[in-house]
Amino acid sequence: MGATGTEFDAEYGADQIQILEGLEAVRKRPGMYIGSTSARGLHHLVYEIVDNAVDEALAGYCDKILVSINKENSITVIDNGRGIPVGVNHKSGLPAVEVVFTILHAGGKFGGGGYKVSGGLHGVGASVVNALSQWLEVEIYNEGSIYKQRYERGKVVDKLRVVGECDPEKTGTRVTFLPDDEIFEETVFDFDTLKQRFREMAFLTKGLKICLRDEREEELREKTFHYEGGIKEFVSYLNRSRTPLYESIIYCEGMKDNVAVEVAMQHNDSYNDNTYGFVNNITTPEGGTHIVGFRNALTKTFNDYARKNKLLKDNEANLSGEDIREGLTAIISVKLEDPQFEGQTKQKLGNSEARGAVDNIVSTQLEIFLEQNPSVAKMIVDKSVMAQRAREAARKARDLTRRKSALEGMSLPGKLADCSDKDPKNCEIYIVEGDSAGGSAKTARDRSTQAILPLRGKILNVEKARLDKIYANAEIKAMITAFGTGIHDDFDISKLRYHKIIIMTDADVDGAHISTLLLTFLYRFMPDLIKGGHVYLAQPPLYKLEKNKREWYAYSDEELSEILTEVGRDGNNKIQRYKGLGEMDAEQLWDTTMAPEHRVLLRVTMDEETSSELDLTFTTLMGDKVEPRKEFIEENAKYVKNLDI
Ligand code: TSJ
Repeated sequence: MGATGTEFDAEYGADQIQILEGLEAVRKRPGMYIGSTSARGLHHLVYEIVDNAVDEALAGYCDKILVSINKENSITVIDNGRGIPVGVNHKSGLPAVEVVFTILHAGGKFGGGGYKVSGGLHGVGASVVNALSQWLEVEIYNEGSIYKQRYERGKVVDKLRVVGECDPEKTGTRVTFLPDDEIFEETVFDFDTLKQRFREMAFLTKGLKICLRDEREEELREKTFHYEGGIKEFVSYLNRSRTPLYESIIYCEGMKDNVAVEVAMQHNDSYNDNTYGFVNNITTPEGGTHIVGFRNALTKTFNDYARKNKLLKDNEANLSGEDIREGLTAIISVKLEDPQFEGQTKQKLGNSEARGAVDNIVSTQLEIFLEQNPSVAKMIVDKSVMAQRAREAARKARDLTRRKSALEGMSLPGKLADCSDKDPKNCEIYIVEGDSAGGSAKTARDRSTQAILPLRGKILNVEKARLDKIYANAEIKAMITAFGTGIHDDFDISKLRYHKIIIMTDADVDGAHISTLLLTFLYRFMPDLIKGGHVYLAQPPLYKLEKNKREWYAYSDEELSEILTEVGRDGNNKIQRYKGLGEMDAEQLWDTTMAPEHRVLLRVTMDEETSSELDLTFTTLMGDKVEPRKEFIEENAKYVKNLDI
């Protein structure tokens, strides 16, 4: 081991060497503890510290957390809790706070019966943050004294000592750390990423006020989240750009088998299920027992209610879970002491007691709600019955096409100009808006590897259509057959015929709208294509500048002014603004947008950790209300990341 005991006071014995080895292990393999050393891992450091303060809030001792991004890109987190205990811990002979920051997995469990619910992906402990920081300072306000300790790369610099006095009424913890640039590839914090996560945390911990401050720029940026209604307000927030089916937010809460359960839900007039699960405030994109318990309860309770109240006749089939969840926005939040995560990415809750607890609490309380709110109950059952009919029609249509394709063999759409290379790894498909641009693209392309699928007219908004209509849509059928993967239960990514799916639309508002409609379809029906990084947006240029028989292309206003500065602003400049792909001839389209050597492609990504927000990136754009759409475009351009060039 690189670290030896000799750098330390003689009183540091064998235990301390173990401590150092522990934190050295974190520095050697940071990915094992925080997932990655990219921007994502960097932001995890902040969540880890804030989680500890949230635990104090959950224990009932703290109602305010302040997070600052400081000028040099360090982070300060302050809470008004009891303060990390400063007393000496018997086992180690060290102050408890030192144990928290220097012993791996010490968590919050040191003697005092501290109950720690943070867990899952984070919950690795403050010592991991300490090990991965150039320096970290902790201050504790307790009984009129300010205690302080400093660490560098996980190592204690000084003993914990009193450095000043404070108001005896004031208690709390303040931690400041600077992520180590020897460890992280990216050390710049993103305000919006942190903002998104803290908004979610505030929704999940009702009453807690979280304030995020950015001190890096001249102008202070600040955002405070505080929701007395907790997850009820979360559901209203998620439905803010949709039209709710009824006013009330259905809410269930309780504790069973040591599992704290909170559920809030409301239907809207769309056709999608937007159910989000959280375990100890962490999203579970892959679901798990808490979600299974919720679905069981929902299906059973609604069918019982519908039968009992003759909304479903004896000869009619039961409503399926999917039918009842059509247009549902729901938050299922459970808190338990020892969450077990399963599945490939360890994001699926495995504890069986969570299934029973959620099922039991939701069944009991939902039944009472339905009895007391018959008009709401009827609206939901009516919507479910319509969903059931549409689903049945869609199934018949699908069976028919399946049978047809089995008989006739899969025939590719007539409009598709396929490429000759048959190895999907080498192949790309351009989805092009309009026949004229499609024509230019067909002429321009590299026939061996680039296929072109022109789409005509308006693309169906799958947020606003039921399954039967979606499967009947010609453009959607063309995409499904061209991709080769099938959809829903039949989806098989190994059958994907092109490893790059490139959406190419005009660089204007209509083009952006069409891109979003296409992305919405892919996100809802083939999310694995996006997760697998197969979906891209082409970037046609906005301007062409001609001067003295030379040409430049600019992809943004800034780029145009840069070029103008370079070549000189005078009367010889001829600037053309491209309004659409159709204004370029095939050669120009190739040079600017399709040639792999110079084109700009944006890869579409989704962030699983804020999946409730990601969903918004697509649905908000699709909504009827114009304002949130505009706000969305401004806020979420970052979901799309620069790739080639
Ligand atoms: F992560 C951390 F350790 F760095 C950290 C912890 C950072 C911040 C900003 C706050 C905290 C924190 C810890 N706030 N509040 C607490 N509370 C305790 O550690 C605590 C206090 C008293 C008792 C007790 O049983 O008396 C138990 C605990 C866990």
